[in-house]
Amino acid sequence: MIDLGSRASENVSAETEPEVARRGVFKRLRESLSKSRQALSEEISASLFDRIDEETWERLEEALILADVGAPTTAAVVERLEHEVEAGTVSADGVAVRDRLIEILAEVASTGRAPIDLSAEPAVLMMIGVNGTGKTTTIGKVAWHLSKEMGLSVVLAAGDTYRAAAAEQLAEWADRAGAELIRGESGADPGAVAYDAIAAARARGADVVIVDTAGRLHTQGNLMDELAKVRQVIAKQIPDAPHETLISIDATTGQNGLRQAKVFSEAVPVDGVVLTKLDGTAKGGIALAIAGDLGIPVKLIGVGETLEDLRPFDPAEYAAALLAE
Ligand SMILES: Nc1nc2c(ncn2[C@@H]2O[C@H](COP(=O)(O)OP(=O)(O)OP(=O)(O)O)[C@@H](O)[C@H]2O)c(=O)[nH]1
Ligand SMILES: [Mg+2]
Repeated sequence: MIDLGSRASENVSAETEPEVARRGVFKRLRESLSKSRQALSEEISASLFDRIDEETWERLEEALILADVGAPTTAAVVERLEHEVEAGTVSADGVAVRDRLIEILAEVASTGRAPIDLSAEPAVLMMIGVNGTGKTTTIGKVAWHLSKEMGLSVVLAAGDTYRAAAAEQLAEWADRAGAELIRGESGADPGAVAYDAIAAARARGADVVIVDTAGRLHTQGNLMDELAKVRQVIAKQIPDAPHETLISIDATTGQNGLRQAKVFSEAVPVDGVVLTKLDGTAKGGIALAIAGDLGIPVKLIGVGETLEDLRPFDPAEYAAALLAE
């Protein structure tokens, strides 16, 4: 179950879920992160901390960097742990040090407001990001969850008017989710499509509008400017919309993904990251770099290609799954 936002809180919260279900979710998260975990656990086993010296901290640093945690965040984490062990606030025992490491990583990964804000009526979500990072797939998964599991009515806006097959791809997801699709002519202005979709949603009293956009490289200045224009057109319908702008980052791209998040968030306000393809990468540490270096909350993670392969990002669970033995 995905705790997507304020309306989602009416559902059973993670705390009240039966223990068995929670363990099941954790197991699946562990499996999704298995490549990252393998890469890390070879280096960071509890035995790494059996004898603590200069080399211990160097090896920990190397392991985190290799998992794409990023240099600044790695340095901060290792420094903090080393300091605590030296000061004696954490006992110099392998398991205790490892547990404390998991806690510190979880803390680094928790930044900002994690649930997606669905309080506006309609709530407008906009998905942006580089080509092929998983925007349309994520929209399909989110729409399905909102519609089939939360009972909300959803309108999808086919704002990718560049790629010929883009609207058809979104139409298939709309079908599965039971969402309505608003599309324009090929080559139409993406802002106009978003505008029409919000108008349709308002006319029908729909709960959520999700706007797809064409993939673009963060280095293409004119296309980055276009995103700001689409937002301006959306705001003509609802002044404080879009309420959530989410960027999809492909976890397999590692540090380049970090760069993408940075440049996109300089072009338009970004409320959160959807980290996709975590199932196929050893670079799962990138979630920590995004949260730690950029301060942008990771809100959702993609762990596969099907409807159900979307999870809320839970920092504590994530850190534990990353280092679980
Ligand atoms: N393994 C895995 N594959 C994913 C995930 N999310 C998306 N994909 C795959 O990544 C590919 C690209 O996904 P799209 O959703 O089309 O990406 P996009 O960002 O909309 O692409 P453009 O519209 O071309 O910019 C597809 O083959 C998806 O099935 C994920 O979490 N895990
Ligand atoms: Mg797409």
